[in-house]
Amino acid sequence: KTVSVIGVPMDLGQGRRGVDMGPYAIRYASLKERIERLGLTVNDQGNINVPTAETHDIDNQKLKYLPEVTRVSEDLAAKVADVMADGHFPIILGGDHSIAIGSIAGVAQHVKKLGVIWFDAHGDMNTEDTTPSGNIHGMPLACCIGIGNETLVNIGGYAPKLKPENVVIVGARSIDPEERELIRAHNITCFTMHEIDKLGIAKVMEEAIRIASAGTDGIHLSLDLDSIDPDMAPGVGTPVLGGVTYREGHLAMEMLFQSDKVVSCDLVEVNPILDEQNKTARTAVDLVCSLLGESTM
Ligand code: DIR
Ligand code: MN
Ligand code: MN
Ligand code: MN
Repeated sequence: KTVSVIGVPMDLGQGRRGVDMGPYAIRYASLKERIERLGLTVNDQGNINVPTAETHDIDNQKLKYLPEVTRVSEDLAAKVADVMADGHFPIILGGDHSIAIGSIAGVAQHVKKLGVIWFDAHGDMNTEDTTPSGNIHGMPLACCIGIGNETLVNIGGYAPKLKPENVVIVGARSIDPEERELIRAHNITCFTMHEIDKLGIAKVMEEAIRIASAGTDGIHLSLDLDSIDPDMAPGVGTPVLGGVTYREGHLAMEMLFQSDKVVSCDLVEVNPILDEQNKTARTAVDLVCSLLGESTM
């Protein structure tokens, strides 16, 4: 199997500087070497070009940097579709979570019936009508199921990318009130920290994999590092206490590997400026290695 790494130094989807350095931080944490040790081939495709925030104005306070995010999303979708056509497993390095609009647009071009596991402290189900911040990184899951801004919904030239019945959010603990209504209205399964505490991560992942697999041909994992507790992932723009532990994260990734359903993944929101000695990037690399089959014995 060949893994294609695609960096997206995107910081326009949220308000804190530094997350554009995420791809470099994750590479610096020995991503390539660690994956090669699993016997896989790693093809680093470099980075998608992202405009610098300081050289662009915000025209729409409800959809900040919409034209720039749109352009990057289209480029990323095309690149992801390319590597999928070559039969590679894409790992997309963020950058903020707005990049999932483009990555999923690329993946779903090849895997038409796609399930998604959205590992996140947040729901990312806002639209321009519900957003409290105007930050597009709070909207990518909504875009993928076909709600919200027309341009973002139609990245890659088609919509929707996902059916809500094949979408599962895991690790949520910070959902905006109107976002909650959208998650409910679209019947998206959401395993919050409450369910993880009550049922255990094994049961939650068993259900998540079942739901994301039902009638689909593959699963995309969108891994927001803020899903993980800030003790092992402090370098994120919006840390929330009470997250998924390092060990729960590993078991979740190992179960995803064992399911043999995962076709692609995003690693997003790593911000080395806010980090402690690149801890969050190292956690991201550890987790993605488990996702790709690393195990003790
Ligand atoms: C908040 C924060 N729900 C928003 N979102 C995210 O701005 O829409 N933080 N995704 O990481
Ligand atoms: Mn920048
Ligand atoms: Mn997110
Ligand atoms: Mn998040």
